[in-house]
Amino acid sequence: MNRNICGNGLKYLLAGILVLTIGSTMAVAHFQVLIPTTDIVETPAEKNLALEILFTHPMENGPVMEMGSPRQFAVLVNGEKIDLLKSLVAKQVDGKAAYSAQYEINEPADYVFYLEPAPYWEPAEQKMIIHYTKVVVDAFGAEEGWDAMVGMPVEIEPLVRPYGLWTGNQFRGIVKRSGKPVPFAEIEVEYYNIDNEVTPPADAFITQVIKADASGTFSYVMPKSGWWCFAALLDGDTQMENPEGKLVDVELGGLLWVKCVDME
Ligand SMILES: [Cu+2]
Repeated sequence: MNRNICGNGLKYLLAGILVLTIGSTMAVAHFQVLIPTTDIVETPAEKNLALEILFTHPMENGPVMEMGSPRQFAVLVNGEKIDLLKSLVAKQVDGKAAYSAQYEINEPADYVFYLEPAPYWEPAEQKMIIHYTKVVVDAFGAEEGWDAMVGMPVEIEPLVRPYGLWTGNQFRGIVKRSGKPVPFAEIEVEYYNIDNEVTPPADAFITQVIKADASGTFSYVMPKSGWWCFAALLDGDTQMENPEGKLVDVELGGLLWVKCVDME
């Protein structure tokens, strides 16, 4: 049900009221998507990456939410940040603004792609949402640089190399805010159910919710092949103006996408 309160349409108002009336307090699990065609480039045939960028509810495979113009889109490679904002191509997904980008990889290295989307106003939560999102692509066997930190306000530091993962591997990371670990941070985890293969038996299965330990470290075992997202969600320190000019709270997310492959 919670997906119905996103999307701002009046037609969702009734569903929204129903959800509130029955006392549902589930997190509204929006996730910024940043997914490349592959997370491992081994051959020249794979070197032209396409990245898909949209704002959605991955496990429910929608509805898609409108994106404003991203504030940052770049790649961190060998310690250097390369601005890729100009490579963004606007497109529509289910009638909502989304983006794609192409990037040609020529050097062996690990490429940390990252995105700062425009703040998103979520009336259902009375919050502005900013999901700082990253994904790592390994090229030509470099396998170095995957733990390089971009320096986003909220960011997951991977303790497990975030590519070449088998289904059933355990992922571990540290939630960091301004570079410092966040004890007991909350992390939402979702599977990108892109082919609608998975039917959650109850709403509680849609978003997995875990907490970091006292050192800000979390772990999660991924039970299925495909893309998974870890979203560390923190309250912003300062308020921000919503589209009506009212000061409201801000949710800051540090997201990381990883892909699992079945062992066969
Ligand atoms: Cu939503």
